[in-house]
Amino acid sequence: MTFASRLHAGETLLTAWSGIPDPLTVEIVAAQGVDAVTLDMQHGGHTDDSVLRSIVPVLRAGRHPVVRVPVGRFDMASRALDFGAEAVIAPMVNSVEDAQSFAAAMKYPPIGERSWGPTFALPRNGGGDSKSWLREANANTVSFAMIETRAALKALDGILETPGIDGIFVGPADFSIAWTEGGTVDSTLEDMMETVASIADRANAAGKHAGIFVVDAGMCGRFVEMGYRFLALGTEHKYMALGAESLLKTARNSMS
Ligand code: 3PY
Ligand code: MG
Repeated sequence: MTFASRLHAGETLLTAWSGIPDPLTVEIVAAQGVDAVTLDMQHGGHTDDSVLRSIVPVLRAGRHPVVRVPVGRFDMASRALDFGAEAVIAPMVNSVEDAQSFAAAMKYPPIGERSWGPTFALPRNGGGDSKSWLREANANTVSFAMIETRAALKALDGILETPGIDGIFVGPADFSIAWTEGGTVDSTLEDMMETVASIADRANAAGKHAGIFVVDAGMCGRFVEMGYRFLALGTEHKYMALGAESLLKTARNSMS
């Protein structure tokens, strides 16, 4: 099943979040029990080249490859799809115009203006015929517009109505900064949770997917209740720290 079809079926999908631009690290991350791996080019270290190479271990592990592009890099959204990403997350989509530019890069005509050339995506998905790829690509690729500012919240209805935008993805760190006018950064800020819930409501009412970056894994259930179905957990720093902590604790306990 594709990432898109699983989301459409109402599944809740967990993605790992990778910032280390190395296919060997991505191979290890993808081997864990996640549904997808997101390669982060915005704040993570991933580059064109590491995305091109890291999608291979993600596919080999049977996970869905997702890429977050840097701010405004809609050209990279098309490239990520050409490399084999099934979904792209675009940060700081703050207006309908941003959403339209993102959608244009993500979708082939008649919805958008994506240029033809799935040079890696097609062979990585078993080759096959270009005509059916073209026919199915718009439905099989998922575009997430990040909602993480007050401007984005204001433009939310227009963003959700933009053809070619399949969902929204909340960035709670940036959203908390906006919410408190620069006063703090706190992805779990209780004060904004009602609004965070209303964003998922509005997305779902518009027939669009809702995703969110989760800093406190214990809050996943709460976000699912709000209507979020794509939850991101990361990054490698956290995976390594938690793993090392648990390993050392076990070792020390065995000696005491
Ligand atoms: C945010 O929380 O602002 C994000 O962009 C998550 O990576
Ligand atoms: Mg952000």
